[in-house]
Amino acid sequence: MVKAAKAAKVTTAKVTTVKATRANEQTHFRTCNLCEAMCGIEIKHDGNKVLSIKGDKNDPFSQGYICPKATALQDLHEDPDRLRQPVERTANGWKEISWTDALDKVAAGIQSVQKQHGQNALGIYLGNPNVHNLGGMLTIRHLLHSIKTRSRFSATSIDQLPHHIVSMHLFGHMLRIPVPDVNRTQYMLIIGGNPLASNGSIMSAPNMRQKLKDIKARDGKVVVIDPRRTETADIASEHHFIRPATDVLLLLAMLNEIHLQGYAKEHAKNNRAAALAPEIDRIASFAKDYTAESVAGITGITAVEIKRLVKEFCEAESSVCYGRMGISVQEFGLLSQYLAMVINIVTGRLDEVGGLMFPNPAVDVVNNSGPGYLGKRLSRVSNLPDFNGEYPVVAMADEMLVEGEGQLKGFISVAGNPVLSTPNGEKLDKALSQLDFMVSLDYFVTETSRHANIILPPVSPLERDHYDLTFNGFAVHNVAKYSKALFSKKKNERHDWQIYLELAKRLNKKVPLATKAERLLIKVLGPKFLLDQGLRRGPYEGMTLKKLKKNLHGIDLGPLKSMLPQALKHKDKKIHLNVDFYQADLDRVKEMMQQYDDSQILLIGRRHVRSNNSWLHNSHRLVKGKSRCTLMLHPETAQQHSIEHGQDVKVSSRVGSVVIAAEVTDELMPGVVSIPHGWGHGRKGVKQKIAQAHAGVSVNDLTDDTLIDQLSGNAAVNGVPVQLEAIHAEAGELEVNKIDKLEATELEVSG
Ligand SMILES: Nc1nc2c(c(=O)[nH]1)N[C@H]1C(S)=C(S)[C@@H](COP(=O)(O)OP(=O)(O)OC[C@H]3O[C@@H](n4cnc5c(=O)[nH]c(N)nc54)[C@H](O)[C@@H]3O)O[C@H]1N2
Ligand SMILES: Nc1nc2c(c(=O)[nH]1)N[C@H]1C(S)=C(S)[C@@H](COP(=O)(O)OP(=O)(O)OC[C@H]3O[C@@H](n4cnc5c(=O)[nH]c(N)nc54)[C@H](O)[C@@H]3O)O[C@H]1N2
Ligand code: SF4
Ligand SMILES: [Mo]
Repeated sequence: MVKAAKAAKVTTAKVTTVKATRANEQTHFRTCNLCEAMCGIEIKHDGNKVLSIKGDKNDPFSQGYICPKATALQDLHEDPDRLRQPVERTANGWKEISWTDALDKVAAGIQSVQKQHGQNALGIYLGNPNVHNLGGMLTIRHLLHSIKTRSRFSATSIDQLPHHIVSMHLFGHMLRIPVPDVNRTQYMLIIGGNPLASNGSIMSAPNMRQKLKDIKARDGKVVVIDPRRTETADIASEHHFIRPATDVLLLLAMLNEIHLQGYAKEHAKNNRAAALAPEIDRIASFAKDYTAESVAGITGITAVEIKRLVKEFCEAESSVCYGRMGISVQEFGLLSQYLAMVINIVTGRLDEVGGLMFPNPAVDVVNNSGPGYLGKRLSRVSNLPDFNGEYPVVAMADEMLVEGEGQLKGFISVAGNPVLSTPNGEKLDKALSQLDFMVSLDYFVTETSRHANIILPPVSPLERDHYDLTFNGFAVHNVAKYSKALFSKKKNERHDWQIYLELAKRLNKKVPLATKAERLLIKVLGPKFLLDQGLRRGPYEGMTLKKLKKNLHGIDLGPLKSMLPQALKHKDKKIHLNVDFYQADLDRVKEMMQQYDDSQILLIGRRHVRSNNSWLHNSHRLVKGKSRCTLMLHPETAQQHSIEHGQDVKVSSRVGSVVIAAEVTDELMPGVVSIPHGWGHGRKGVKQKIAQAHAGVSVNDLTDDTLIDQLSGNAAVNGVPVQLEAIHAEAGELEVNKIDKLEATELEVSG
């Protein structure tokens, strides 16, 4: 009760400040950079104080929509736990040190590791917020070039890696990724995506609730395939439960049915995409062994339903098959994404209005980067293929723990929290604690950065300018918007890009003249001059940074347009279906079918609209209320394991166990349980008070670093076999989670 009263006081205090200072109110427009949706926001402020954050009604892309997370930009900016100065870990705890000292020490630490153990003994992990950071995106190569290590990892391999590989193979570039034309489609099939919670992914589309409602309002249909009846499923026309990680079977059966029912032929008549794919005829037999009847038992979707889905998909005036995390981050991630793409192609939905279309962003990232490659090298310990110079993240802990030449002894984490975000986090946690030297670029002392010798904190998002280099490339409507920094950074603060350049300068003194010149320009002008160059070289005539600066709400560049064949990056301007590569993976599918054990309890993840991976849990506004880190399970599954609603359950997998409160709900398919990721802030040494008070447990202490998609090396965090055991009160195993539950109840009482 005491805690609840305190929380209420803080809120009142804030309101008072706001009222007292309204007189000098100013308005700032920008794009929220927290997720992929790129919502325009309007920030009222008085000098250095944020007064309010609202949706910008004049933003042509988001038209006033925002989600509850936008306000976290203020919370993050003001967070007393956010580091403003580098800190060094000492025997007596963290000590603030000067930037010069910190950068010198970091450079020395890196050099010492590389000198003693070789260039590749230094690992680097780039977390998700890197792609939401303009300066970082434009300059990270300077840091990468200066450390010259092959031991690179990123969040890609626990996320969208399959999308990149499919696009690289088919269209000739890993970033040439088509997105659902959700504004115009008449039929949207969503497999393993929950845009109502996530606000869309590889589909930048603010206000998906409205967009999906609009599809239904124009007599279209939204169909969701998901082991959980999600927020998205709730507003869809139709939802089907599917056993986790069996989507590959559903997609194979659908592809087969498309051919059996004659739709492929029918669509072939004026199928521009298929006409560009020399191997298209081989697709007819690709899935011939997979009938709707043969997959119904395992997937949990009846043959009749599968056939109807196919018929409706093919007969709709326009349609699109969209698969996201649920089918990417599981054992058949790459083959599933391939099949989703192939289905769009054979049904004539690629590059067509209302289908899957290629965005045309103002900065053409595709033409400014390499196409990507798979498997040039294999990871030292687990023999997993690299993609575009990055090894799968599941290989990271072993590279630190297993001795031998090339063992990682030093590590840089940049805007990432892999202890909470990657499989078998507990193992990585141990591995990080054994390193000779580690540095983190992060706002906080997190579950990961607490292992660093030095933490280098960048400026807050409100202190930097912004343009979405990545997400404009996934936008469902072409737009461009530049946001200036709202607040100027303090003298004693550094941008991520400044940290990269400072380290690069210290690490390799001998650089080509052109690089030196570029670094000097960046230093003087800021990385935005590179953005200006990109805009000028881009596809829209007269597009410059100056022009964007004049259009505070952004520029509408129109709906998605047909981009084939010019979007293709293969020299022959064809779509390369790469059938042999994908067909080979069918052996694994056959094996899975033969050995399928439908009695296993399978774990999946989930997202919540008030959370963002591991790092917005220190915002009181976002975590207040009932605990969200719960084990969801169906009443039948609960009954089978004698679990009652609210009771603590020990969940165990091959790699570990957690104790977590049960949330019994028929939202989940029987035999499936769900735990959200990004929690588990109870680890010793974390310094985020609010997050610690709402600690929860980390689902990635259950997910398994050996459970992967063999074809891509992508992690498989969905469909993890687990065991359940009801815990009776006296056992009292995991105090942290208990405290979390208690706190949640208290806050609820306070309203
Ligand atoms: N089980 C399970 N695991 C998952 C997922 C899942 O669905 N289930 N999802 C996966 C996915 S899709 C992703 S993308 C990953 C995310 O995994 P990560 O990228 O490893 O983790 P984040 O939680 O995004 O942590 C980002 C960190 O960067 C810091 N930060 C934020 N902005 C900046 C910045 O501008 N600069 C710097 N230097 N630091 C910053 C934050 O304080 C935070 O500590 O998690 C993955 N893990
Ligand atoms: N609020 C919020 N928004 C976010 C994030 C966040 O953490 N919170 N993270 C951001 C990031 S980094 C990303 S990558 C995106 C992700 O965006 P989405 O992919 O839309 O996110 P999820 O909510 O993880 O949706 C995955 C869905 O797949 C389902 N699923 C799980 N296993 C399976 C399966 O085997 N088959 C099928 N068919 N479905 C399955 C889950 O139940 C879930 O509904 O969200 C982004 N936006
Ligand atoms: S959906 Fe929310 S977090 Fe994502 S960009 Fe919009 S306001 Fe920001
Ligand atoms: Mo992600």
